[in-house]
Amino acid sequence: MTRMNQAFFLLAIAAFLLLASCDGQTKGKASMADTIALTPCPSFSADSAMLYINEQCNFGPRVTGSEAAQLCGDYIAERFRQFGAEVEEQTANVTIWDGTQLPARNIIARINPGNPDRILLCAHWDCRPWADNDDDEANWHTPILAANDGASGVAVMLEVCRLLQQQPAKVGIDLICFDAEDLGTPQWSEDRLGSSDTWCLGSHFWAERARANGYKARFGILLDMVGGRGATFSREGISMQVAEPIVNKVWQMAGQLGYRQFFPLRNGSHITDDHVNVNLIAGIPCIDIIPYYSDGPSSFGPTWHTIQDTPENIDTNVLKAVGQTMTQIIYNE
Ligand code: AHN
Ligand code: ZN
Repeated sequence: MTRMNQAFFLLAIAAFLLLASCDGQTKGKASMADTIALTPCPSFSADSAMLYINEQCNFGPRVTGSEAAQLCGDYIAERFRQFGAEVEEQTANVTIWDGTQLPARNIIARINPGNPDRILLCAHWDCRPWADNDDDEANWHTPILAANDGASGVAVMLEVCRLLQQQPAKVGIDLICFDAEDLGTPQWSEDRLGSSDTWCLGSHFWAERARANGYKARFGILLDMVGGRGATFSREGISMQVAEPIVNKVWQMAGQLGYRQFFPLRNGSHITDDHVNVNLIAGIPCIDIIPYYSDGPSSFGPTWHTIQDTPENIDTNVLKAVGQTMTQIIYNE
């Protein structure tokens, strides 16, 4: 190509791109390319969220039914009340893979409870009793501190609650802390493949009561392990099947807020998690924000179900990306 032809060629491409983008705007079709108008909203403090992670972890591992769980559950409920929410607790005995029965406790915080137009945020607050994915076999029966796999989601919800007290949103919000999520059959158990699935027991009894009571919310968002260093969040498979418009809205919002690096436009695998019960039993379309690590020993990250799941391995930048995205989603409703 001559210099002249080259210049003309580049000009033609530029003109085409310009026309293509104008076309998208003038038609105003709802597509991923459109920008969402942002309602002014408060700044999510990742430092407060980090404080709430530390406060939970200071109780030690909050294994379902333990004394640490009793104390930490009281702490979580008290913080929600302090931030102006109405708190309800639900208890049930759950049976785990080896037949052990444990008393489980879901903690539900309602903001603007009189508003019939509601959205739901949820996370589990219990800690896995066994670090069964640890490199060192000596730790396989040690409970984890669960800074990420437990405390992080609750911390984001607490900070969102604090912000909503300072500056009310239009929509009503339910913040649900599920107990007994992380009691699935340990990897070291011999009946690992034979026994039934005992993950997500707290969300199971919450969802059955929600269905029985006719509980309604427009949609739900599950926050699972939302603070790990190096985390990126792929579009989880079940979320895509049952609530794709919500996935698109959240990923679009994250991109607009400058957090695309944490929320890449990439599909992840299908994960058994609390959102399945919210979807299939309570009938509320619910997505799961859960990390996907493409390299390393676990797709959930290097600290997953290890004794390394501690506050030192939390990255406040990840908390900020998730928390600010959630905040903007809420104020935009
Ligand atoms: C499974 O490993 C099948 N699901 C992950 C659910 C989970 C455990 N989330 C946190 N801990
Ligand atoms: Zn876990």
